[in-house]
Amino acid sequence: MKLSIVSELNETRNSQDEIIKNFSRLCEFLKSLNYDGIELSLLEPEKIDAKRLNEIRDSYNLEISAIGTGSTYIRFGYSLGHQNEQIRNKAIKRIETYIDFAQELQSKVIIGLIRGRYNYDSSYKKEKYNIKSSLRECCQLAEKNGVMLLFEPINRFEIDSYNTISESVNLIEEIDSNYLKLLIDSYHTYLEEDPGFIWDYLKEITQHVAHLHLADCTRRAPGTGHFDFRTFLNIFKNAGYNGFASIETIMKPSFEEVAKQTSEYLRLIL
Ligand code: LER
Ligand code: MN
Repeated sequence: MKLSIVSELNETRNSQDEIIKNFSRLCEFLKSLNYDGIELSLLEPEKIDAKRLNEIRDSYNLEISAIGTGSTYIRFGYSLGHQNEQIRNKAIKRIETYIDFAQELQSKVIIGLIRGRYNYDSSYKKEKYNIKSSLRECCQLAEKNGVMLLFEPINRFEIDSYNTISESVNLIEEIDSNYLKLLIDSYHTYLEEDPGFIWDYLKEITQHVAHLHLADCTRRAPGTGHFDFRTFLNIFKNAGYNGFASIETIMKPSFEEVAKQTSEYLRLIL
């Protein structure tokens, strides 16, 4: 299993030179801790010089494990489940931009918070229908470009549908695309799943999983709370999972501390 951590590049505010300088510094730091990759959470990937990023990434022998898209919903308000067709189309267009970027960087694109939330104009049923039809369009774009999409079940306090793993598995089985896989986040698993059944269920669905997010039950660094990472990660390890486990936590006391603590902790338990 490979290890990465989520970081932003602040591409909206920073100049190209600043983006590149920050990325180089990030690569150097993570390489010194034996990381295998970086997951980038981006708002405007088209503002980033992908060729220069590739050169730096290669010089450190790192991978871009995945690209996060949630800020498209948070900052622009575009979402795949939106009741307004024009706004849905804007979200799909943004996914196309992420796919282009991910193709250049040989990465994957996350479908998480970009699904959005419904308001008084919509309903749970309509939202699910819109997400499904938008996702079919995103899958066509993914297939055309050979880029994997990662569908992430997210807890009910952040999003209104596809909160559980089984609901999400049903969706990806229904859509049935070779370019649509599951992202399992330990934090959402902790909040949404029944601890009496989840470990057995995870063993049944490992073939659908292509990415993991790691955070403890308080969303702090793994090992600081009581989520059972040993059992969780061994399910994937025993199934021959060779993808990424990516740290996505509240970065406190600091990004550097979380990166250091977590790599030490995971080496102890894996
Ligand atoms: C949001 O809670 C989350 O886990 C992100 O990975 C979703 O884009
Ligand atoms: Mn996540």
